[in-house]
Amino acid sequence: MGGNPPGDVRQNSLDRLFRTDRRHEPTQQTRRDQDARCPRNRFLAGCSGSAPSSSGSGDGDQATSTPTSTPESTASGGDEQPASGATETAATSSGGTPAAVEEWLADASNYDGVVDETGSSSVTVAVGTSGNGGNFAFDPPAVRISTGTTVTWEWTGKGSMHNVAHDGGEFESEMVDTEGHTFSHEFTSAGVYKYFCTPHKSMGMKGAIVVE
Ligand SMILES: [Cu+2]
Repeated sequence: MGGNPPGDVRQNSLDRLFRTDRRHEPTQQTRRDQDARCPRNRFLAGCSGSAPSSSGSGDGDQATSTPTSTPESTASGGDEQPASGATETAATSSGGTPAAVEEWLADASNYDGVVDETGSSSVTVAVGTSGNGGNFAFDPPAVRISTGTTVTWEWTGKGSMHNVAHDGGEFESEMVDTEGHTFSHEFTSAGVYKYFCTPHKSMGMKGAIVVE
């Protein structure tokens, strides 16, 4: 360090050259210029609120921004597995217990078969009941319902923080320890939906909804 300042200076200017060469992005100045002509470039970030409504139609702008959010949800991964696999399992075993449920709940200490609630308009599952070495269980852990039924999970307030997270990411509740807190999800298509409590999954705090 400090040996040859001239070399450092030359290096710096080289870096600057490379930097401007590499990215052909607009500098802050040009970006500000684009802001000034917002009406033409309203889809650019920073051009949102104050755009005059003189020339373009607002609907067109919205349409261009909406598709960008779609790839994010697809990228979460794991969505494909449960969707296809789940539907198959439910179909093969009409009436019986799907093998996927038995497997999923093998380490849930309070699992004792699937509770049949088909035909019920509303179904409630308790979150944080006795099981799995504490208050780390869903009750009942496995329920069979009809398509279109809304399941409501209700927290007991015991066993610290819990949540309800679908194994494929289709639904996920908040993480709370509040007694009486509820989370609901409507099941609109048949299949086996495996879910768990994120902090206590490894202890066996898991559940399944079989939708017919
Ligand atoms: Cu939990």
